[in-house]
Amino acid sequence: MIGDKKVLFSGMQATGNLTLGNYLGALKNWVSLCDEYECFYSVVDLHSITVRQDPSELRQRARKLLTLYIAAGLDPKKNCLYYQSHVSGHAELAWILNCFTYMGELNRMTQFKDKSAKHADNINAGLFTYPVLMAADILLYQADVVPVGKDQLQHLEITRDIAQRFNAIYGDVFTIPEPYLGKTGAKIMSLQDPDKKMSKSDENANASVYLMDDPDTVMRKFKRAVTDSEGCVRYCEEQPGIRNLIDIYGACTGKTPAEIEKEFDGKGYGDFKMAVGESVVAILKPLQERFAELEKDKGYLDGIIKENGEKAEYYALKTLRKVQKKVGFPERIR
Ligand code: ATP
Ligand code: LTN
Repeated sequence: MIGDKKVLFSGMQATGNLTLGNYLGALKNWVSLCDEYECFYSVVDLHSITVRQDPSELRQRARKLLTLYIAAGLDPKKNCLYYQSHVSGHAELAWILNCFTYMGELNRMTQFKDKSAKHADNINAGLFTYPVLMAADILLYQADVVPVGKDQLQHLEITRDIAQRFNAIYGDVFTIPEPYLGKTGAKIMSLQDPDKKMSKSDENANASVYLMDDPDTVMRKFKRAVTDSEGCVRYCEEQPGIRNLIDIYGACTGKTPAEIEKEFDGKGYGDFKMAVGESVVAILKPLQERFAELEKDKGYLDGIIKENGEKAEYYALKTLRKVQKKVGFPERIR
């Protein structure tokens, strides 16, 4: 708890450009959570180097992601938005937790298996212990809740196991976090293969709408979106492409699937795709404008990075010092 609020922690990697899926499925829903929770949202750049990165590109992407957090509506006065690499406690706690994590547990992680297959030439120890760093992120802030996608639930489970193991030895040190299952947005699917989720690492640029796509590009991608030969706008399992477009249109306009079916009753896919494209352009426009303004204001952003980094560090150190004492490190004189 911080004050009378429970703590929420989440993070995103600055790899690839954020998609409409990241926005509708995560970012957009994060905005209102600060009323109920004390929120920490990190740009997890330590995690990013588990795969090879170009240094200047990583730096630029990380800054862009932090700027996007704000452009998407996360108020930096109410949410702690910061770089993971600016708070050394993440790496320090990760080391300690490494000593409380078993190789066998890490061997079972499906993301490790997937990523090592994908990066067979660079299966480094960091990739293997990635979940321990993630556990450190969460436990460092004594987070009660963690909004994550389904693919990250296994990492949250190991975080809980590590925390419980540590607590069993040293007493009540860590809060045991729960996945945040509150109001989550729809899962947005690829525009080219509606059985696959829209993902920032998709190689086919037409499959994903990026938050920085200009209106023409957005419209073109929706025009080319894969549908079916049914010819009617209906929200059903048999029409995954149309179903996905209905989800997107609904998330952008607040309309329900039933209202959307009615609106496009008797109309063709062409009209429907245009409407979906326009609704996406309409939500991306203010976001992009705000992003452009923020990017110009270097001083403002730097101020936020400094202030929020210090705030994160304050809470991180509270936990870290407690943990260091528990495991038996000598007391600090200074
Ligand atoms: P990558 O392709 O690099 O794995 P990603 O686009 O799948 O990335 P993540 O970085 O794994 O995204 O996830 C960031 C957040 O965005 C998570 O909370 C995740 O649940 C959410 N998210 C990602 N893709 C979608 C999607 N298609 N629909 C809804 N939410 C999504
Ligand atoms: N592994 C996550 C990003 C991430 C995270 C976290 C999410 C790193 N640390 C702590 C929640 C809490 C991902 O790839 N989506």
